[in-house]
Amino acid sequence: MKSDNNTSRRAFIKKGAAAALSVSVLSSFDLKAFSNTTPMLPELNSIEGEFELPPLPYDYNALEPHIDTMTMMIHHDKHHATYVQKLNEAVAQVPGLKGRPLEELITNVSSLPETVRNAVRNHGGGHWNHSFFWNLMAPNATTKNASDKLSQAVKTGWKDMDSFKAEFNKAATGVFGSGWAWLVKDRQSGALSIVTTPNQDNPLMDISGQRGKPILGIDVWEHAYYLKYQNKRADYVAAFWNVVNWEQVSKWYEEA
Ligand code: MN3
Repeated sequence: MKSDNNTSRRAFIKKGAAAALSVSVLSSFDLKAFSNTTPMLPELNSIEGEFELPPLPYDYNALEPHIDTMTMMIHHDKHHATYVQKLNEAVAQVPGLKGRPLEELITNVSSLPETVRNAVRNHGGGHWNHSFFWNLMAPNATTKNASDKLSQAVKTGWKDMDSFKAEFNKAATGVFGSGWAWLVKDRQSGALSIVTTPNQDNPLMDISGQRGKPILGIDVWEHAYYLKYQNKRADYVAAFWNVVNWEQVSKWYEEA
């Protein structure tokens, strides 16, 4: 009799604790910061709760000779795939996270439960950043000029396109260790700025020192260039301009 009571009391406490945990997770996970903006990469949303590795929008050899085939294969099929897999492992650990759109998760990093915060920051950031990166590049022949609106914004910030590129190159080569350099749009004013982030952070994240909408970015982790350029990051950054998809970058600039 006594033992039955204890068992049911324990079961009740356990159930109550689980319910309290799930309520506190949900109520602390406030997504309002992102709710009024259009997702930049809506195709990344999970399918039945699982994020999937998107295919490259072109062949592995499409960016030759500027970015080599082997680098593209390893970068997409291994590095990017691993970010997706580890992101799925992280969101599966917390009730209420699974099925959330990727941009909601990374925009609200600081509200995420502590147990998965760093994993979502690193691997969710990695998934978003690489998907963005593949889409902002295109083979030589299809690369267009920046739109009039974007060109005007660049001129307002840096006098001309060459001055902007020089400053972006300086920022990208100056990132210490692994990280990214970005061209970021202020969503209110439309003004542009160059931002760098460590690791897989990006300017969408609420933990980022300088926030805004990234419209261009370059991965300066060694895995992005070492096979072809070895220690010569500046050569890789210079070659990157040959494969920038200005049509897509301009579209991101002009959208809200
Ligand atoms: Mn990378």
